[in-house]
Amino acid sequence: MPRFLSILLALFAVSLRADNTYEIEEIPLPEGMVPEISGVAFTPQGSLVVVNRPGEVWLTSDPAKGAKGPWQRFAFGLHEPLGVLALSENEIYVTQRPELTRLLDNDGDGVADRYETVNDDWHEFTFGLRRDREGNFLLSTGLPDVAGSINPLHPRVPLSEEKVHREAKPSPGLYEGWALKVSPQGRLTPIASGFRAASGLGLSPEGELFVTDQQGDYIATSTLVYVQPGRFYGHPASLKWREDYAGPVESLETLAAMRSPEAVALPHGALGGSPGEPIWDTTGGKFGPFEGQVFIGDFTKLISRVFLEKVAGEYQGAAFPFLRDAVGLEAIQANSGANSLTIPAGKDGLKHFRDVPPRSGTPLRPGNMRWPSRPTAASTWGRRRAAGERVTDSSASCEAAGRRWKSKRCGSRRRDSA
Ligand SMILES: [Ca+2]
Repeated sequence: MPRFLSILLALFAVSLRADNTYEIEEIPLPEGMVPEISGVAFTPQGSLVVVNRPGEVWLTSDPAKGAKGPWQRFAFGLHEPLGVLALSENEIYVTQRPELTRLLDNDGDGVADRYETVNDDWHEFTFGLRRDREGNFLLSTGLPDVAGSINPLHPRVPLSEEKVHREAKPSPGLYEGWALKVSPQGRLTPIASGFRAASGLGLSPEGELFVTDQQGDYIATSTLVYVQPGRFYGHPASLKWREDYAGPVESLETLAAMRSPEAVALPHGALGGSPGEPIWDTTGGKFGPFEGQVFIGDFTKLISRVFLEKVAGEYQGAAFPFLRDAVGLEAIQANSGANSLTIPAGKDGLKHFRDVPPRSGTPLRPGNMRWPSRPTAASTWGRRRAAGERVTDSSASCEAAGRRWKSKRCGSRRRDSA
């Protein structure tokens, strides 16, 4: 279930008031862009790159000008691109549903004239996109939401019939529910399994891979996972693509023994219900006293903040709400119906989220996947930045926040008046 900080920011742009601590800037999107933003990135030169679910890539060299800026549609015709990595204004990589694609603008007119397949060994929602220090691409795949059946139209890779079990979210195609690595030459290497829908993927400043996974079957609450090669993180459907696979796991006790714990659990409702990519604060204090901490956008109009520490090679930590718009567990539970995952979206109601053909009369757009973005909420996207006033850190380690930001009373959030 893809949920993205970019979408979240789009929601924030119209749903939160600016205060004296953090300012909200609304950045109107250009006319002609379908505003279903599914990923954002910046080039090293500072251009903003936006991908949307209908399959377009847009670029502007001056995002502060909003819709009046020099937007250019860089590419189109992609299949639900969810991850984007921009190496320059001429070379952009996207994870779309069937493949990792390199988009090149060779003649410099601002429009990609070459689409290259880097790897297409899977076919499912694909999240990311990051590169490690060796230049490998890092991405993750979700499990299809097919309620126990297989849609033969979806898999591009051959189905292994003996590996398809009746599961709420199966892994019928190769490496669905995995974190993956693709070399610059296009060779796919599986990293770790057990993900339900690892729709957020990020790298720590030290280059360590983290993903967020989504609450649902086998994943009791959403998680932030420190991904280590060969490990298994909870959802059994993906196990069938391990080399040592010997059939379905016999018991929950066996499954629990196989499972590596997450770094941080994000309590369902209290801290969202569908996290996106983890982003480390490396601003050196420009965004407040949170240097080194992790920010995670959530589909329930929440940005949470995670304090991590590494002990004996493993990460642990604590999560705090950073910015929210009053959507909690009660709202999520009250609006979850049978056979559908229902997501609070907007102040005035709900939209159903189902991977089935649209019913007549539904306000959702046709297609095999729909997100509950409302046009009014998605016509802009926003960014938040620290304004002039200081913020004190109320996380577990007040000491770590540094002297300048140190609160007299750890455990409560307040603004210094200085
Ligand atoms: Ca061109």
